[in-house]
Amino acid sequence: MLLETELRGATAVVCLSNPPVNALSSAMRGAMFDQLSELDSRKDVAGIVVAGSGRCFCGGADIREFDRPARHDEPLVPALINAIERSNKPVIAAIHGVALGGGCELALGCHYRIAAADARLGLPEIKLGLMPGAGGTQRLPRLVGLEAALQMILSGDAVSAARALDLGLVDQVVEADLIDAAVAYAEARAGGGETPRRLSSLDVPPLKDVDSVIEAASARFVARARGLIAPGHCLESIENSLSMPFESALARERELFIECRESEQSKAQRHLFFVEREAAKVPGVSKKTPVVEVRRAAVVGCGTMGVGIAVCFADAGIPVTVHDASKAALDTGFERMRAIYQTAVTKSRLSKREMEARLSHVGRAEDLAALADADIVIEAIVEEMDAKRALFRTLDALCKPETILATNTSSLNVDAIAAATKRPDRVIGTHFFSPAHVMKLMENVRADATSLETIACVMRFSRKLNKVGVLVAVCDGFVGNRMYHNYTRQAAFLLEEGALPQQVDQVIYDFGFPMGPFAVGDLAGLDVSWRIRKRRAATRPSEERYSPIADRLCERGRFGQKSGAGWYRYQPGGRKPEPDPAVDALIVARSEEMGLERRTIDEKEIIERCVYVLINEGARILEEGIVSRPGDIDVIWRHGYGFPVHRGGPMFYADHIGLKKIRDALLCYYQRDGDATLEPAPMIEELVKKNAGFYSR
Ligand code: 3H9
Repeated sequence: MLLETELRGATAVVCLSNPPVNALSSAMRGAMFDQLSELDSRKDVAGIVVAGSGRCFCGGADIREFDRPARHDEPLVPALINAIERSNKPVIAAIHGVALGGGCELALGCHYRIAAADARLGLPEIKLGLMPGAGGTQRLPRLVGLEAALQMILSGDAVSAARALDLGLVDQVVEADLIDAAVAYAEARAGGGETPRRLSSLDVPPLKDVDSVIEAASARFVARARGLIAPGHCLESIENSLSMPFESALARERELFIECRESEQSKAQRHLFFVEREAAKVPGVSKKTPVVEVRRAAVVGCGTMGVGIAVCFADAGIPVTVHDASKAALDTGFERMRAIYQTAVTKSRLSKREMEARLSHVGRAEDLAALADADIVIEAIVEEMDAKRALFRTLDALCKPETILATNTSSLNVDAIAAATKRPDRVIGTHFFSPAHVMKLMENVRADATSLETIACVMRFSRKLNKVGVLVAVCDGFVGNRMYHNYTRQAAFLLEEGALPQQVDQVIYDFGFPMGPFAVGDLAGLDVSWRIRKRRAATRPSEERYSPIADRLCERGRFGQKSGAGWYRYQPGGRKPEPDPAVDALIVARSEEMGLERRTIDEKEIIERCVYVLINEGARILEEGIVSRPGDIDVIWRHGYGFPVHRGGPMFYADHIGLKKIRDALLCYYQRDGDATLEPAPMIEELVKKNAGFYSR
């Protein structure tokens, strides 16, 4: 049953019951339309309360239906909401949990809104490459004013009940029983005999500086959107609320919404929404799997990563103790932590009080014994196997038997680290990405002996840390860095053959990445990967193509931004990369040394060599079972490496391009260059034969 309706005196309470989030599926819309029409015509009903059962009021339109052929579409969400607004009886939305997207628009179609103190309201459609398509761009500005509406719709961020009250988005926030309060509100409105407040009949509140407000929003959200269509469509539709009659603006909103919904961009963004949720589901792990609750955490190592990880715990309100052997390192780490929070305070993202509260969650310890009671210890020390094994041996002897021992290694074998302990079932990799307190990805690495309980615990607390956890198996570089390695290798080869760093970076930026590989290298520090390359030099097959240009930069002390020069040069204290003739000369000299005649390399080849090689390695990772789903790779690349959101991740992008086209291009480069990473993976060959894709295997 999609609706549960009860009569409380003369007020009908209609409760949406469509788990998990009461989405407005076509069946739900039909049921609501019929039920509300019936209640509207009943003499014994004076007012109506619309509420949600379960965890929230309503999560919006049913996103899954957007990808299905429209068969039972009527009534559309806007028609349903218009019908509710037309009711002559006061209709009150009683909001708990979230009212998002179409859910928020449903609330805006009601005449009044009452929220529980923990409620959140928002129009997040833009995050799915969509725009509010059921009156949100018209009713919200009429209710909260242009400026607040622009902010909410273009950022897609939800607001708290308290903020919603300030904005006038809700009429009341209640701590006590929500339904009781909403029924009382309905009775008072019905008793007063007043005309229900229909937002469609109001004007947008007048504002002095309309043009500059619109310009500012456009500069902030549309100009920076780099080719995404939804922000511009949202803005156009919100502007219409100022100049067009409600009905015409609503019709235009619908047209713009459909353009967004049908776009490849939104399909890619919706795909990411679902695979992100899928990634949290681990075969074999269920709600019944016993999980250790992480109440106290510890981090070993107070360097950049250790500090970032500690901040994640503090942000989540989990007490964390940070250990480092030297007091000086702890002091420096704590200064860095304070600086991170101070920046958030300066940018008004955090209050000073909140900053102190978060810092109070962090303890420091020079003695490892202080970590014995932690539920999880995350190691973030130097990337050296012997050091890590020695530490794990000590922690194993020291910590309580249930403690999970996790390593933040980005490349070392977690099986070997686990083997240093007597609790390999409680050892796992938790690979955070730098800066750890910002990047959303956690690659959780299961070793051979890692138990399902340990996996379940770490996947669950990834979410508590507000991260997207993806489970991967052990292999060199795990998923992300293994693929990234091939991507940067191809980028370096392109330099040897005729390109320059600024050219490759520009093409990759235009493709949609936040930065190209060389700018990223300079930001991360070229010495980090140099150290890894030196360690691997002894085992690198002699016949494998290897570009030494990055090593040569490091030999000259060019470590990237931190040393004022890397692939680019930087003004003192500056972060803006400037092409450097000295680097160009180094690259040209390398081409000469190889006897290569430099050639013009076009955009197509740069994309194909860099991005198709990612896809190829992704296919090998799937073949080897390092992850079980292509979506896991897409999530890793979206949240760990900034793969353009509107392309949906490398594997989704591959299906969009067509695997045959990708296979043919790879084969062509492989036959020309002979580099093994360009040889089409057997899985790609097989899928091409079947005329299938990664998502239609
Ligand atoms: C829209 O409304 C357009 C309108 O303007 C115009 C229409 C004409 N549909 O995130 P969770 C599923 S566009 C279908 O893990 P949480 C989700 O896939 C929509 N399914 O839980 C998952 O399924 P499963 C605008 C949905 O408690 C399960 O619910 N709305 C939808 O952490 C639990 O999800 C949005 O953009 C949906 N709308 O967070 C809101 N929403 O269990 C998108 C969720 O099978 N949703 N599911 O994996 C969210 O932000 C979060 O899911 C929410 C709950 C905050 C609601």
